[in-house]
This record gives sequence, structure tokens and C-alpha cells, in this order.
Amino acid sequence: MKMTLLYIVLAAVMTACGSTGTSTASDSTADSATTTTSTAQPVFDGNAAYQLARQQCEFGPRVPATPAHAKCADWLTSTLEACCDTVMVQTGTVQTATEGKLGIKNIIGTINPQASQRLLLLAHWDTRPWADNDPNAANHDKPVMGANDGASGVAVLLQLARQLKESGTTLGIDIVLVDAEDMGVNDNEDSWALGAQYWAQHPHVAGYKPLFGILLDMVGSEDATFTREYYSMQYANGFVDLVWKCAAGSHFINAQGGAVTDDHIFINRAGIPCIDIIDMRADSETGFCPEWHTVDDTIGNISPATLAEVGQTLLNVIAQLEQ
Ligand code: 1BN
Ligand code: ZN
Repeated sequence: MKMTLLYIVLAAVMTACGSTGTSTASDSTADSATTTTSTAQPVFDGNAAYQLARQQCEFGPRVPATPAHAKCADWLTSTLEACCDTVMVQTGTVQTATEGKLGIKNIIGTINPQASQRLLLLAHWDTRPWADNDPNAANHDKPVMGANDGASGVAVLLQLARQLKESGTTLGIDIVLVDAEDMGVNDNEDSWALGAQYWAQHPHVAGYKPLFGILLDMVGSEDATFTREYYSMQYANGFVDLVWKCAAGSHFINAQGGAVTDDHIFINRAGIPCIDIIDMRADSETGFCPEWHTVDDTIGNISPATLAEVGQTLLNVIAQLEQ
């Protein structure tokens, strides 16, 4: 029965983004933040999203159990409160691989709580305590600023919520900002995505069952390549088709990409088909952008135009699911 509903939704929207003229064209300037559309579709504001990424970075690295993390949690909560119908902060305790037990906060904003057709949107808001991929070993114990790896996905979701408050939507939307994604260690899959694992075991609503989930991770680089991530295709290939059809620019590449142990793995295991829009690089040793887990993951490497492309893609997907 559940599969039938998903099939009907996908069948109804599969051809939609491609056939309704919502293909987009970027402004001619190189770092333009504004994406224009050929329909009456609302336009996502990449400059506003950039400011939201910058504001997160102004707290400093948002490493769990630090004052910057606590202050940013309060700011995220009040920022969501301004544009969601309800906001809750889910607190819990998780076991880390290297730091013992840790208190976490997942911050959850809900739009249209009464709607039965729902979309789950996720991004991690914490930042990694160690820049352990930095080319300079002296930086390996320093925290990562996480302008891309943390702030970028959150910024797009905050701006999206603002714009949906303005435009209205009939869809139910749940924005889950998950904590403690980035405290993992090599060769231990379960040491990553601790906030998402906690949420998957303790959903904020009993029996919660959205149509789909979309995770954003590292969506701010000027050179981003968003290929079809491996586990997203394993768990939710039809939805990957839809999202890439709704893609609002050339950073989205309709080809299979690499696999990543990210928050979406645990959401899928909990029975919610969830995809990951993540910048993966076929030509890099790590599989990610050069700033990944280095001290160079700073706001200077964030492009308003890339944020705009990702946000516009989400607006296009939402428009299709509304129909
Ligand atoms: C994504 C961004 N991830 C961490 N920061 C997930 C990940 C887990 C990436 C394990 C590589 C290995
Ligand atoms: Zn990371």
C-alpha cells in the first residue's frame, strides 16, 4: 500500500519538471545569486541564503558541546520560529567514537502540520571538531568552520522556509536540522550522523511518514558537482529522477556519483526514502571538494549562485509535489 502511494506520486510528477518549462537560466554574471525561471515559479534568493550561511559562521565553528554551538542552536531555533508553524528542539544523548557521551539538539521546523502529504528536508548544523584532511598537519586538531560542510545546507533550508511563508504551500514540510553529523571516524559507519540516527530512532511525530526526504550537504561551492549519489539511487531512484529533472542549473549532473555515509542512510533504514544532494568530485582523492575537512572551509568559498541553484531546485520539486 505504501509503495503504491509512492508510485502514484512519482508517476504523476515524473515528467513534470521537464515538461512545464521550469528549466532555468542563470543570470549572465559569473557569481550571480539570482536564478530566473520561465514560469511564474517563485525565484529562490541565493544572496539571502548566503547571508544566512555567513551568520552561522559568525558564531565560529559549531562544534558540539561548545558555547558557539549552544548560541547557534538558539539562533537557528528563533530563525525557524519566524517562518514555520511550529518549532521543536529535540534533545538527546548519543555515544561518540572518541569523545564519550554527548548531548545533542536536533532542531525541527514544521510548515502545515495538518497536511498529510509531507516532504522531509534535512541538513546537519554541527561542524567537525578536527580539520583532519588539511594539507598542513598542524591544523588537524583545529575545528572546521563548516561554511560549506554544515552552514550551506542549513542556509538553503532556512531561506526556503522564509520564502514558503511568503508564497504559501499546500504541502506539509518538515525541516530537520540534525546535530553531530561530523564527529565520525574512518571505518566506523555508525560513528557518523549521530543526530540523524537519534531522530530516526525517535521521530518527532509518532508514525511519521513523509513521501520523501531530501538531505542537503555541502551545497555551497562555486565548483560543486551534484551527481546522483549511490545510496540515494539504491533507496529512492524514482525520486532521484524527479529531483534531477527539476534541477535548476548545471551543477546538477545526471550521472551516477559516488557513495557517502551521510545522514540519509539512517533515514532510509528507518523506512523513509531519502536522497542526498551532496557535492562529490570524481577527480579528487577524497571524493569531495578541496576544502573538505580543512581550515579553508570558510565563507569566502561559498557561492550565492550555487545556493540559489539548490534552493530553486527545491522550490521546483515542491511545486511538483503540490500538484
Ligand atoms: C559529509 C560531510 N560527511 C562528512 N562531512 C559524511 C562522510 C562520512 C564523508 C564518512 C566521508 C566519510
Ligand atoms: Zn564533514
